[in-house]
Amino acid sequence: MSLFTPAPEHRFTFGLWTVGNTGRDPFGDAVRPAITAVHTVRHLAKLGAYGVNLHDNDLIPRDASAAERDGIVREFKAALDETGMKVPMATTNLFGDPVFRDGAFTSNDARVRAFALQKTMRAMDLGVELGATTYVFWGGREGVETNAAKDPQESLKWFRDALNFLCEYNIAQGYGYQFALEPKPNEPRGDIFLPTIGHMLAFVYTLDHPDMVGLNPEVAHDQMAGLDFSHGVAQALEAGKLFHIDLNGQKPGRFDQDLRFGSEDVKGAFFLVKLLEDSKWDGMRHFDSHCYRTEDEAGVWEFAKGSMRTYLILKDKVARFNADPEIKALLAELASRGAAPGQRLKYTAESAQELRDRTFDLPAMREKGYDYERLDQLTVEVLLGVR
Ligand code: GLT
Ligand code: MN
Ligand code: MN
Repeated sequence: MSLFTPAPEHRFTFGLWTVGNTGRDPFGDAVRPAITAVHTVRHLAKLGAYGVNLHDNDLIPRDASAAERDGIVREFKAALDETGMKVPMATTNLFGDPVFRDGAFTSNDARVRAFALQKTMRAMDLGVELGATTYVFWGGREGVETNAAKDPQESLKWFRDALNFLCEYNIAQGYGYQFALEPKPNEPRGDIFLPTIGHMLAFVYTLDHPDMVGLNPEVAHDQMAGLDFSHGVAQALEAGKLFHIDLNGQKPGRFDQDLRFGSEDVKGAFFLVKLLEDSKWDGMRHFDSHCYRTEDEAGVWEFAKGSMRTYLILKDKVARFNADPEIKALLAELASRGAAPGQRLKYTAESAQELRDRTFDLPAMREKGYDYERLDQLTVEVLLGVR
């Protein structure tokens, strides 16, 4: 088996809504028939995925009766059992129904806010039935087009109330979910509340149960905001708050393209994989993306295969980067400048006194460059396959 053949141990997951994307966009109709959940599970299993994730309405139509719901769940679970596929993450569609046109947890209509809680509790019940342990909150419609509409402070309080309520529900039901909040700067709303990883992270610590809540950052969402995604992910990781991740591709300054992982900004994708692999992060490598609208179903499976394959190729590049003697020597030299590797400055009365008295060789410190041109060229050469 090739180094780049996906297998369940790689923990690749896809949303039902990703491979199920029919190509509908604001300017055109669907171009592909919807792929059923059962067919998705079977086909992704063949391709080596670990599991699928879903919104309540990816599986259960909005107006299904209780009996229809149970039938659909039974059939879906049978496909999971037959293939060994898992459902590690579940979420709620709080954006498709016109009732959510002004948001869900932050709608100006208190009835909508209450309905959003009801819908989420029911979707949490469904997720648990399918074995999900992570619950994602993407507040796609939690925002405004005009600031005349909402008091942003009040909106944050509504958002917080909703999450506090649902954390209590999680505890009361003994569900054991970890909640993962997904920031996005805009689209479908003109501006969405809690637009970046940093905003979201700060918000988490204002909740009643901050330990239960972390993040689900998405490549495209940070790139839309012009940010370096791996820096945001590193901050979440370092805080112990990377609960889930949405991998995809995006050109900066565009609408939310949700392109195949690694199809744009290969270097950014490389440093993201490096971060996840070097830190031995054991979460799901989830793809929140879809294939080009030009494609038919064959293209959908090419897209799915390509997403996993690119991740594994980049993982191999990370190993090459880490083992490259020239790169290692450059990094070792940087790490040894003026301190033992990993040594940190920590305040004590003695260390402060020593620092006050220390003489620095400033001319030498000013003179020496950092060799980043060479380091980056070597990185590019690793990526281009000549090292
Ligand atoms: C939607 C959105 C994504 C979110 C999904 C979870 S749904 O496709 O574009 O970024 O992660 O609600
Ligand atoms: Mn996403
Ligand atoms: Mn997206």
